[in-house]
Amino acid sequence: IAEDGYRLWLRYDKIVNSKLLYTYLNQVNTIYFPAGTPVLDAARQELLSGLEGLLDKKINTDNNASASSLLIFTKAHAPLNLPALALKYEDLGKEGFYINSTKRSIIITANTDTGILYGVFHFLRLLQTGQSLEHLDITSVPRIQHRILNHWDNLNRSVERGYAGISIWNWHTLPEYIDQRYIDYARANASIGINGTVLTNVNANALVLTKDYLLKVKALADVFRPYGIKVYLTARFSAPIEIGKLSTADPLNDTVKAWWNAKAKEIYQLIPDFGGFLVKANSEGQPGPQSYQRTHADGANMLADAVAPYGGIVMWRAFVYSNASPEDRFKQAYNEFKPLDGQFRANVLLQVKNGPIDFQPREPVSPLFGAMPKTPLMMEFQITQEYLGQSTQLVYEAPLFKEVLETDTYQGGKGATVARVIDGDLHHYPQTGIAGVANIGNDRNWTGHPFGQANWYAFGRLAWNYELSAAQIADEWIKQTFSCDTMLVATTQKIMLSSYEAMVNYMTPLGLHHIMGTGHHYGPAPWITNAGRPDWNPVYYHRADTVGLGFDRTASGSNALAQYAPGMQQRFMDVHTTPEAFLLWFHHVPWNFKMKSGRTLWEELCYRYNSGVAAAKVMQQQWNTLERRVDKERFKQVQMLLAIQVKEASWWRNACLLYFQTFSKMPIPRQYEQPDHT
Ligand code: GCW
Repeated sequence: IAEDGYRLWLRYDKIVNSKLLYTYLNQVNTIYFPAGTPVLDAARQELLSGLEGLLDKKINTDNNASASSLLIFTKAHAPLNLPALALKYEDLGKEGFYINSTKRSIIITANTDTGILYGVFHFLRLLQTGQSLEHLDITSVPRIQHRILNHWDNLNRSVERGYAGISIWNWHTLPEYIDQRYIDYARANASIGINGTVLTNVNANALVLTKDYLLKVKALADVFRPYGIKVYLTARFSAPIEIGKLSTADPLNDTVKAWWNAKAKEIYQLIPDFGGFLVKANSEGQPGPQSYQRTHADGANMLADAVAPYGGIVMWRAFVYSNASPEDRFKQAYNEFKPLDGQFRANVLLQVKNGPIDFQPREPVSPLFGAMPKTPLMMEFQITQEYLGQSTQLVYEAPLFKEVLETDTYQGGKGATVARVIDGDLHHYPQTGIAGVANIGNDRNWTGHPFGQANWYAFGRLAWNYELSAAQIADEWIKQTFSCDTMLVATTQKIMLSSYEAMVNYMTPLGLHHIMGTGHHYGPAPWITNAGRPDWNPVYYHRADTVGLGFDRTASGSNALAQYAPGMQQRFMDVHTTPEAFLLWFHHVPWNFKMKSGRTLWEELCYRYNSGVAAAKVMQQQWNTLERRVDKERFKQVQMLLAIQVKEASWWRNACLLYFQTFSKMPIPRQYEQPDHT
């Protein structure tokens, strides 16, 4: 059978290591797992089918706990005569779980059915990754409450910035036809702790809020519920006009408020656990409260009031900028939202992209993080690789996510990492969240590039526990997705861990940003000057001239730096001490500026572009050594894609260096064309 990648990381093939298999068979010979609720039934079914695959044997279940070696139960249904457990159920919260093994038995327990579901997936992961089941003592609790995928899927099934086919939501055949893919989607998400999904594009279509579509949404919500996943929708701000026949969408107008209240009521009647709304307002042409001289807070609060009686939330996006404003685009979101701190309802979260511009290969963190103590800020990462080579390039994003989460904002002093902002630790937010713009489509392997799956996986794992390392997540993912073969794991992990920096080097080294082809954002186009709006032009961002390169955002320039806390300003203020990875984000640097390496800026740029290309070639060579260790189909797919990647890395280097050379007027040093890259 062809391995088409459909099964993602939930492959459950028979364990090859026979010694390990034998040990597991002894440890898991009889299971006590009373179920009977939809979530527990889903968990039980997953466990049994997973074990049957991995162990190549149907495992018995028994209603007698003392006759079983694997015991799974919620707090309320703990079997009698159990030896005392070394856990405090209070510590597990609503979603956490506890796994413990003694000589006699293994237990998985939690307060809730959902906790059990997560515990079961974790247990299966232990077997899939070949870990010992002895002396287990695992307490696992998510750090962030709302862990959500954002689909930018349109109702006609096109996907904005989607590179893996069309939308997986088949609105035409819903609600009657339930594609197996919906169930497998839910399983995959539950296995990594994702507990919410926004089905529709933030560039929203109000039609999804009409009765016919809501029935389809309900059908999906019913499929996802047993997997602990809530459904959310994007709310088009002008919906009261478009589908409600009102003449205004003014958030302070009583008829408008009543319309949204009634709409919320209608939705909750169909979907009692509906999550709430995600809104892009007054951004890139989307309607919003400012069209009525109201603020973002007015708009968000109106929707928040509509869903509050049912426990719903509103995720209001902070991605706003306008070319009508003379301000550096970097500064605009902060300028608009910072003054509104404290004005939002308790069930509003402000969803902030990781960086101030737009999902660039490497961005400094948004200055909003840490700057709004009275407003829950949630993270928006982009899993789909809009500016990162889309679905032809292997770019493992966990290092990017980690870099952002670990960045110190210095708000209120040292140690105020972005992670501590969004998990609520720093400002005691009442609700916390993290969103990832999905890279999922209806391709056989879901994500187009087989390694796109790793980014979906990494997002979920980090949303649950951002302390996991990128290496650890890669290790797990490879073992579950390919195999536990030592060489394969080691080599693939090397490829993944080098891919992020390689891509940054051959696309936008040293803090260059937004120099991709305008519109599609694929491939280099630093020369473009007529993108339709000045703030979409690459030349706006790189500012190359005969003097040098980069965007001065210090006090002598746009002074965006002033939006950060003093500690952060310190980091980027001085051209001599700014980390070189961010140099051109904050400084216009002379071509012959001396870099840490001793090279000039121009030479360093040449060196970086070339080492990016060299690193892509190394990735390709490393993959080629795995031919006999990977199934034919996926080996070949990745091989073909890496050939594209190497070609495109050179394209990026050649295009950018030749273009920037027209300003630097300096030769490209021969020795950097083949840098030693081991
Ligand atoms: O990254 C840009 C994209 C748009 C997107 C927008 C946003 C959904 O180019 O396609 O629109 O950001 O995040 O709202």
